[in-house]
Amino acid sequence: MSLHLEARVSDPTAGGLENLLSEDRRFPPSAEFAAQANASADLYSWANADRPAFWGEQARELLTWSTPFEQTLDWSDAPVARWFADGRLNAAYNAVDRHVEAGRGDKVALHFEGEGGDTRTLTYADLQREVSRAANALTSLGVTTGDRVAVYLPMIPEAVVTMLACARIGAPHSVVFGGFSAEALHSRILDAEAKLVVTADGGFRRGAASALKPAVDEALAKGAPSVEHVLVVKRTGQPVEWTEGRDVWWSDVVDTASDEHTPVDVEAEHPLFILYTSGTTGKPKGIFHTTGGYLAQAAYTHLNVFDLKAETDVYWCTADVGWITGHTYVVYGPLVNGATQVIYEGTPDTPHRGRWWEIVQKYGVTILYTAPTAIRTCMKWGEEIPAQFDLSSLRVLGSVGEPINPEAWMWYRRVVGGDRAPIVDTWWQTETGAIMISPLPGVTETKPGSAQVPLPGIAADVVDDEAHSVPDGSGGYLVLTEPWPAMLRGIWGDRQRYVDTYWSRFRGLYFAGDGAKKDEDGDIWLLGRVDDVMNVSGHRLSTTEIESALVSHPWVAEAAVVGAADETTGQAVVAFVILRGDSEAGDLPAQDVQTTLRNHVAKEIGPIAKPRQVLVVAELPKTRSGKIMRRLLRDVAENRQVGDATTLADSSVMDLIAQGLSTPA
Ligand code: 6R9
Repeated sequence: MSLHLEARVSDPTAGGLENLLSEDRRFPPSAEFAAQANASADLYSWANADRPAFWGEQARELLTWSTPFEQTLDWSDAPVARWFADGRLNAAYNAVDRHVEAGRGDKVALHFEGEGGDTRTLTYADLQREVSRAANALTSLGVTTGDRVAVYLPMIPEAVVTMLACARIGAPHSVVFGGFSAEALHSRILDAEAKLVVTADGGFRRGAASALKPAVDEALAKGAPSVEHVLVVKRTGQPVEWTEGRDVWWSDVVDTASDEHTPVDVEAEHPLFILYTSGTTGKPKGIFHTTGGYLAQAAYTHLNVFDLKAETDVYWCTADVGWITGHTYVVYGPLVNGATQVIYEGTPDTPHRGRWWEIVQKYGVTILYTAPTAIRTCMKWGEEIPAQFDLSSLRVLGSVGEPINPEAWMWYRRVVGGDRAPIVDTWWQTETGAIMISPLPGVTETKPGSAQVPLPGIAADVVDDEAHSVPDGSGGYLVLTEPWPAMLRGIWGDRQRYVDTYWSRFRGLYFAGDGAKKDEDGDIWLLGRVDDVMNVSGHRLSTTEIESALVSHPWVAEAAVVGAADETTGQAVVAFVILRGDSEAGDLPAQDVQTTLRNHVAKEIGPIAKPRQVLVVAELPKTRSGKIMRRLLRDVAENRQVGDATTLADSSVMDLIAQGLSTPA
């Protein structure tokens, strides 16, 4: 076993995190890949020489401006940045029209695959017509530049079309996950004072029609004075309640609208969208992004991190448009770069567990961007499933959303990437807008489990409690030390909360909320949210390290670790594991499985990290974006009533876990 983990004991007040995770496997880029790569090592020195000028070059090169900018960064109102502020542009024009004008109208923009197997192909010319119709329809419904539009749709082409139609008229969109409750939708509509809600009768998930419109009706029944209309896409054909005068069918107003529309030029700093993300407490934060800087970094990162060749690649990001990855790497990045991409409505196991690989084979997907949780789920299902499909088209693999365990990384590389495709582990946040820390394919020698290096143009560091940069080999808190183009411009309507949340922990530094360490080479390893860091007998332990240790055991497919209150040790480690379907553990007594896994962690990390309990479960509670909701597991581990589970992708999971635990292990 080449994965070696060690936990160093530290005084929690003295020097930040000191959990070390040393992983000695290395994957240098192949000569063939490097020879054709978009990125080169020169980018780092170029960007370091003059960061704002570097970004100015990217913004000029990758975007089309109706009024070119002279200014690059204006940081005089810190911590609110202004980038390219005297320039003007339109995001939808950049994502669609300019490709048509350049003679690429017949190029496929979207290969849509419905869960039930229905498909639609939209070229850039089709997209231009659709987005123009939708922009005209929005205008006819009274939406004008600056008005907010709430979008509550499944992963269907209309979601992309709606977002671009909003951008086309300069109306910031606020996309709310289709999996969120009426309550969550209501609070987001109120906070943004949305004038219009765009939704569908429903979408297809797990082989069934899942209704969306009732949640909108329920949200609006709670009172939402700003909303004038609800625009409804017919997707499933299920019956819907109808409020005359308020509700309108997409087919009545969009399909009949003119397919010609002139995009509205906006200032670079005009808000492009609001996206709500849950804070640790209280109401969700409306993170808002503006147009020019966001688009520049979206395009630059999409081009270089995924090595996109717009003419030949078929790109697929599996994220839902309801989270930031769907905004930046389904809608804006790929379309601004003129890529051909796949979007898929459903779940990876409908109607069978090979569905994703079938899609890769069918469309010849060359670049795949997904989340560690999905990779671990596929590991759980067994590698014989992807083995049934031709995945040889894949040439770049991306990971996002949480730290990827080295074992999952290795599986991804070997089983999905044929030991050939480079993996880019991309660290970023809703707040950062675009990728910040990632290897560059063809340039960086990769390390399983590490996001490694800030991209050219990005400045990050790991600091201790006193904001001092830690030496290589030590841990601490991840911070961003220089403004970047796609950074959030604030929390909608609450500047003070923006300052308090991100800029007050360390003076002058953006605090991301993640623990991290620098290895001996200075490469960055993410250790999970700092609120996921446990303190056991005064020793700081990272949930990620213990999860990695568990997943490195051949029996374990997926693991989630929480710190549960403990009388003697302060906190104790409680692990929830999903066993691999094909492992022999299924035939052993639960007690033996527990003991083996507890000892395994003790051996990998040290006795201090040995879980008090290892609970075998069938599922883990996850948000729609795939993040494990450790808060709920902590409730289980501490024998409390389980708290608010409304943001779970599948709310029955907690019942399953509770049932499983009531049968004694
Ligand atoms: C893009 C996205 C942000 C948080 C972030 C961190 C975690 C994301 C990661 C990662 C380790 C990676 N995270 N990517 N941790 N390695 N490659 O996920 O945005 O939903 O706002 O979450 O996700 O904890 O702070 P968002």
